[in-house]
Amino acid sequence: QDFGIPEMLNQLGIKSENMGLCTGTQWFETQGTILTSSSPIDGHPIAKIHQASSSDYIHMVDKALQAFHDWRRTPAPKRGDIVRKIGNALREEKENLAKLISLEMGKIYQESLGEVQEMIDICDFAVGLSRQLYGYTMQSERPGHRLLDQYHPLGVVGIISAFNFPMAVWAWNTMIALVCGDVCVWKPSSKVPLCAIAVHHAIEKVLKDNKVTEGVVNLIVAPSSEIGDLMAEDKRISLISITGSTQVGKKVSQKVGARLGRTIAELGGNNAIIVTQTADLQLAIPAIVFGAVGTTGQRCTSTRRLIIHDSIYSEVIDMLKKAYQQIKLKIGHPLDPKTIVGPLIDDEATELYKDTIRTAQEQGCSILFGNKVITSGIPDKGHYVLPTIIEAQNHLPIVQHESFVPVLYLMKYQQFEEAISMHNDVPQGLSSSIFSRDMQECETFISGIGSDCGIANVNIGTSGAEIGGAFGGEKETGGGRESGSDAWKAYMRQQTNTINWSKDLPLAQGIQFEL
Ligand code: UN1
Repeated sequence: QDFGIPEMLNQLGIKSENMGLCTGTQWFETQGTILTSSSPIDGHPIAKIHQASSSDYIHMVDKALQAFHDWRRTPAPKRGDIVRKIGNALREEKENLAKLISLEMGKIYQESLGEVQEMIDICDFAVGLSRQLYGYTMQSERPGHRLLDQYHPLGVVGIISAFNFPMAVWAWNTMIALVCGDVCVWKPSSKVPLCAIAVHHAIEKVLKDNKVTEGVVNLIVAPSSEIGDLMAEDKRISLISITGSTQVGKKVSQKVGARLGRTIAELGGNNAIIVTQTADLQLAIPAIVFGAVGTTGQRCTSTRRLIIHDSIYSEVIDMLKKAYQQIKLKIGHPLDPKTIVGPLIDDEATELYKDTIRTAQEQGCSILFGNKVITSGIPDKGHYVLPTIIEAQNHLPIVQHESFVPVLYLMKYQQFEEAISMHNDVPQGLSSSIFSRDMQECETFISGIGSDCGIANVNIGTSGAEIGGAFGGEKETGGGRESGSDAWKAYMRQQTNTINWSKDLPLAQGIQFEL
């Protein structure tokens, strides 16, 4: 069964060889090496991409800077209108784009549809935002004076994204940046370049038909080691938004920081759910399972730790084991509607899965379920593993570290305070949840003395955030925010204005300065 893959590739304009440099309205022959994108489903090559070189990069950022001069002059609601049309173009290609995500990244079709929906949603959000982008008006201490702040376009926004959300992360950054008057340069993960190429094909007509200047929306497919560093060090890029591991994010943030550039870093998570004695387990179990095994444990919001009240610990284990038994039968091709867990991204990820479990065992943990690389009943050369449950302790080095594989650590607590401190006692701070029907516990969890994460949920899981909220975390997660709420402010420069409409020149703080 080919699941309509050849037609999908054709409709999305993916050829056997593709150009890896696009300025929104133009594609370029490049001077870099050839990259082959293979499917994690069966290891088969999908297509080749001509990567960009560093001189291609320099040329592209020049174009982006020129385009910024036009784009920032376009009124924000007009920019929003382009984003609305981009959203409509993505709507039209929703199924094809989702199929490509499943093919190139390996997540199941339902989750891929969800990812495309996130792109559409952020377009809608950005359209509304384009008539807002509010500043405040403050009261001046001086008579006949007006004090206000406003937000102006920032410049070139560089987006460096990871393999696990090969389209949506681009959209969260780009659509907000576009209505803010910025231009974008996107370097996608080299594991999923075709997803990036396909969205550019999908929006090309909108940009051309609406005469959007070349260079407003740019794509560069190139090796991370070369172009990632160039982007980080490039003074022409005002903001770098990076999604990836804490290790890579630290390196990039240091380079951007050294030139006092701005960064939004959305790095590792080590997300926990506290399951209290009053938790409704009918809600908690599916939320835990989706959080831990969804996207084969490769979301930055994936549930990695469960902190369970002693009194329900064995009941939760039994329920989880039952659920994981069901999953065992539903691991396979991500485009098969029966599948709920697809492959890991590559061989390296399978090695990481094995290493993680081995290390956990060495550190004294016991395996409650899983620990198996699947080789039969799945497509040849795919990277399929059995989601794994491990009984662990929070302080162990393996638990303190984010492993991007479907391994869930279980631990128990007696006192609620102990649960909160275990919860916070990791270097990362992205997402978190509590399952409880005790209002005091729930409110404590989301209060200033509760979860220290950027996302703290009550009676829903750690993953699957809506685009309307700001998305990001604290501590080693990096500290930036993308997507909804007021995350747009990071994509603009704030300017404070004092306007004197009186006939005097009073100084602030009552200073007398007589000539
Ligand atoms: C990511 O894994 O990098 O909240 C992003 C979620 C998704 C986004 C995940 N909306 O799980």
